[in-house]
Amino acid sequence: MVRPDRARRRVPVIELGVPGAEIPAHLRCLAIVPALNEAGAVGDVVRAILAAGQGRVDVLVVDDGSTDGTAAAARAAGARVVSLPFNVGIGNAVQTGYRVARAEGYDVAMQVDGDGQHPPGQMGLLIAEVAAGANYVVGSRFMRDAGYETSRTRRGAMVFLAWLVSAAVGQTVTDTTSGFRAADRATIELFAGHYPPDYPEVEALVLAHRAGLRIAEVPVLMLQRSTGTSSITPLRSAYYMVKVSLAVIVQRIGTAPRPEEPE
Ligand SMILES: Nc1nc2c(ncn2[C@@H]2O[C@H](COP(=O)(O)OP(=O)(O)OP(=O)(O)O)[C@@H](O)[C@H]2O)c(=O)[nH]1
Ligand SMILES: [Mg+2]
Repeated sequence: MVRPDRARRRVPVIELGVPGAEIPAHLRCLAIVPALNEAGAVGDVVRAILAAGQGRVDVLVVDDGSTDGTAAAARAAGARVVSLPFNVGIGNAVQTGYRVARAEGYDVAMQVDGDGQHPPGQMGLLIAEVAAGANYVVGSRFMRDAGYETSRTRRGAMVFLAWLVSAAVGQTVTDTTSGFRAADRATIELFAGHYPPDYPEVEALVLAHRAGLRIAEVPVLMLQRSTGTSSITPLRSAYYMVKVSLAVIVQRIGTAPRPEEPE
C-alpha cells in the first residue's frame, strides 16, 4: 500500500546515507549525473555523492542546454561539468558520460539523476553488486514496499514494461525506468559505443542482456522529485510507451550489439 507521508516528504538527499553501503576501496567510480534545468537540486545531489563516495567517486554532471544555472550550481558543489551546446536528449547525454568513463578507465559508472530522486548514500549497495560480479545493476524502488507513490496510469505503464522486459531478458526486472544504475567496465564499453538516444533506461536493459551482460537489481529508496520540472509529460508518456515497447521487441529479434574498440 502507498504511504504518502513517506513518498512525498522532502528529505535533503545528504541525510539519506545507508550504513554499511561502503564503496569498495579498489574501484574507481564515476557518477554520471544527467541534468536539464535542475539548478534547484543538482548542487545537493553533487555534494551528497561526494560525501557518500568517500573520496572514491568522481562526479560528472552532463548539463544539456540548461537555461537556469545548472552548470554553475553543479560546479560550485564540486562536480566536473560537461555543458553540451544544445539539448541532445537524455540518452546522448548519458552516453557522453559513458564515453568519459571509458576514456578515463573508470571501473564503475554510476548513473544518478540530478533532481534528487536517488539518495546517493545508497550507491554502495549497487557498486557492491558490481564487485560481486554483476555487469549492470539497477536500483529498484519496487523490490520492497518503499512507499513510492506515482499515478495509477504511470504505475500501470511501469508494470507493463517490467513484464515486457522480464520476458525479453529472461529474468525478473521490477523497475525498468529507474535511472539509478551502476555499470562495470564491460557495460561501460558497450554503452560508450551503443546507447539508446531517448527514453534509454528500458532499452538499455535489453541491449545489455543481448550483449551477454549480467543484470542485477537491488532494492533502493527513491524519492519524489522535489524541485524543477519532470521531463515526462502525458503526451510524452504515450509516445514513450509505444516507442519503448517497439524498441524492446525489435531489439529482441535483432542482432546483438558488441562493445566497440576504444577510440
Ligand atoms: N542531460 C539531460 N538530462 C536530462 C534530459 N531530460 C531529463 N534529464 C535529466 O534526467 C534525469 C531524469 O529526468 P526526469 O525528468 O526526472 O525523469 P523521471 O525521473 O523519469 O521523471 P519524474 O519521476 O517525474 O522526475 C533528471 O536529472 C533530468 O534533469 C535531457 O534532455 N538531457
Ligand atoms: Mg526524476
